[in-house]
This record gives sequence, C-alpha cells and structure tokens, in this order.
Amino acid sequence: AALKAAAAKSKEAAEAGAPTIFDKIIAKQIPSTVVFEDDKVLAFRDISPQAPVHIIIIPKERDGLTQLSKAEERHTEILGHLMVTAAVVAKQEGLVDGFRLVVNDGPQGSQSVYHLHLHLIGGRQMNWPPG
Ligand code: IU
Repeated sequence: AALKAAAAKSKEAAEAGAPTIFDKIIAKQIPSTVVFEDDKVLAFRDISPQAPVHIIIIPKERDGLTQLSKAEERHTEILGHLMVTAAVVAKQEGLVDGFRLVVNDGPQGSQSVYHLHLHLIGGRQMNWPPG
C-alpha cells in the first residue's frame, strides 16, 4: 500500500512536469551502468534486476510521455527508435535465443517511474503468463 501511494504521488508530480529519478540518471547526477547512449535515448542496467540481463531503455526527452498511454502521433519516431535500440542492445548483450520487452503502464500495469521506459529482460527462460 505504501508503494502504491508513492507511485501515485510520483505519477502526479511527473504529469505536472517535475523531474523523475530517470532525469537524474540522464543528467548523470545519479550513477548508473550505461550500456547504450545516443542523442535521443539512454539504456542502463536496472538497479533491481529481475533476470541476468535487465536493462531500462528511455527517451532522454520525456515530451509528455510519462507513460505509454499518453503516446500521440508526434511520439511515433521516438517510440520506433526505442524499439530499434532494444534490438541493438539485445544483440550487444548476446541475447541470441530471445528476450522479453515490457512496458508497464499505470497502476494496474505496476508502473512505478513515470518516465516512459522499456524493460529489456533476458538471459533466462521467460514464462507466460507474466505475473
Ligand atoms: P516500472 O516499469 O516503472 O515499474 O519500472 C521502474 C524500474 O526502474 C524498476 O525495474 C526499478 O528497479 C528501476 N529503477 C532503477 O533502475 N533505478 C532507480 O533508481 C529506480 C528504479 I527508483
């Protein structure tokens, strides 16, 4: 319940334009293990990995994309770029037998950070259905 309340608060703050923890990671104010970076996107290792490989891929400019359900026509290019980046990073990480890409959206999707991100998860057998 405490976690849910914290997520709801961070959702409101992000929607009002406040920086999230990911902005601090982008600004290198918080250290992270970056595995890929260009002018538009950043990929870094998740601090609480759920598999041998667990990488978070984010747009550097949030541009209203606190969560995927806020996507509009103008976000088409960056969303495509994030997906292509996932493929590039998966290859770089040696995930030749496959991987999983996850986007958690909103409270029911268990989203906790309101800056759109892809989870690239791999290095072990994934199960279906997910939890
Ligand atoms: P979610 O989809 O919003 O639930 O995922 C947020 C992820 O960000 C989650 O897997 C966290 O472990 C991860 N993370 C991180 O890598 N570094 C941080 O400082 C924080 C969260 I806060």
